[in-house]
Amino acid sequence: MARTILTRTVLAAVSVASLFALSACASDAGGDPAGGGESAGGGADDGVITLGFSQVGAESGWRAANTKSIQDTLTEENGFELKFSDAQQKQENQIQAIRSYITQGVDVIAFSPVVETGWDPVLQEAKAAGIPVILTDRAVDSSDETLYESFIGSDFVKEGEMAGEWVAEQYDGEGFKAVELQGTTGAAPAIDRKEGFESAIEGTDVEIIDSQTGNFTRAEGKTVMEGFLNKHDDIDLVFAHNDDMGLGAIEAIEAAGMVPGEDIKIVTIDAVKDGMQALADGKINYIVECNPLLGPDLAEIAKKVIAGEEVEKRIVVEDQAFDQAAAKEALPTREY
Ligand code: GYE
Repeated sequence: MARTILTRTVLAAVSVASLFALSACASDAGGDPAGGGESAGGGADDGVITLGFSQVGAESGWRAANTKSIQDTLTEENGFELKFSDAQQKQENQIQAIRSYITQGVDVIAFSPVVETGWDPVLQEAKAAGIPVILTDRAVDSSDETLYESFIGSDFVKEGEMAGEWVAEQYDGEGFKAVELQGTTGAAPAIDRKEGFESAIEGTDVEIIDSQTGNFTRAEGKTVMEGFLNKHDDIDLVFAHNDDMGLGAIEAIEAAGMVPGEDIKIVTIDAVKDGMQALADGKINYIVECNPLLGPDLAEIAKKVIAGEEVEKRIVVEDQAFDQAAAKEALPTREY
């Protein structure tokens, strides 16, 4: 069952408070400077939850905020020993990290799968070792739902739809030619955002004339946009699957002597600070949010799983969207 962001925020606050309470006993009992405290897989006998987290990489502002949220929440004071690894956007690195967490006998494994497919064997190994797995941010494409306890993250199809609906509302009837900067090939947010956007513009005269991956990075977003600009002289709009690629596109558009946000409209997803600033400055026209602050929910779910409590299989993080006025209003208090 899906919860809204409001419920989520309240729960997150409660959860952090109770974690602090827990930490009062846990840190005394732990006192384990060698960073050992590793019980048999799936245990946490010593009151400290050892959690192995395999992060996708450091490809974007969103990812940096997500990593910070996880590292700031899964702390010793909150009753966790966090083992963190960065897979540099490579599935084989993530599989290796997960295998290493299994060998170390961590209590819980959490990860954000870089691509959707190919996880069953390593997840089966975790299951056989009795170590529960929690997915954050991105989903896996597996027919066996028993391979993970819970998936915490946004609805990426809906994000794509929200972006497409705004484009349809603003520009239908003007024969707009759009180009698309896709996220990492095979990644859930790239597949789903594309699908959502396409379905929302269906039946309008907005046409996607080119589409390529920019791997969710600013540098590749810029290079791919340069290629689009060389190839087409009639681009009206860029739909970028994240802010960073949109920011790269801005650089390419400016270098080509055009005005981003005016000559070529830009719609992105994430709503991280740099993106929101560009929106406030009129260089981006619309941003759909993707909330990266998943640490509190992950901590709460991990604690419940270790306590043997039932957890929701899917926790949907609700996202909003911003136009220029909304971005100006939100920026001063924006957390990420
Ligand atoms: O939108 C992008 C990041 O998986 C939702 O990954 C995440 C995406 C996010 O690189 O900026």
